[in-house]
Amino acid sequence: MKILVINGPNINMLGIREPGIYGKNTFADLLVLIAQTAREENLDIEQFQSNHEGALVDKIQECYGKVDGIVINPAAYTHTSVAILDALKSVSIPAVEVHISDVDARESFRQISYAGMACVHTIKGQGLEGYRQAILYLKQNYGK
Ligand code: CA2
Repeated sequence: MKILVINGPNINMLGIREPGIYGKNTFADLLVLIAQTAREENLDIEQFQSNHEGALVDKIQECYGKVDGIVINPAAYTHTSVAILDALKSVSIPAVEVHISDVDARESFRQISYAGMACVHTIKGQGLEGYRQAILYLKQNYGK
């Protein structure tokens, strides 16, 4: 099974500021967690991070016919991007939305998720562990 993990803007800054919201772990720690999960679960997992909305849309489109599942944390674009919602819909690949923080307990503008409208499942407030849970969800429900 091939899975793409996509992270949006500023996720590469994890651990540098706001540890009270996002924890002390860094983006490098997240990449290690993803690689470890791939090894343990015998999955082919690629990761992609960009600060640019169009680059995220391009990457989702590239998945068409090549990837079996998507894990996506669109970060701030979660709450604004109809383009990412449409891209996820256009490829019709099962996608799980992840948020490190509990967005429901934060500002009201974080409680709308456009991307989530095209996702089969959402995991929020579990820290980096949420990415592992999202990968396992895809394996259990869509694995081959
Ligand atoms: O909780 C999440 O995973 C978020 O997707 C993270 C986004 C935020 O805009 C979403 O509402 C929820 C922020 C990404 C990381 O932003 C940083 C900000 C300060 C220091 C380090 C990272």
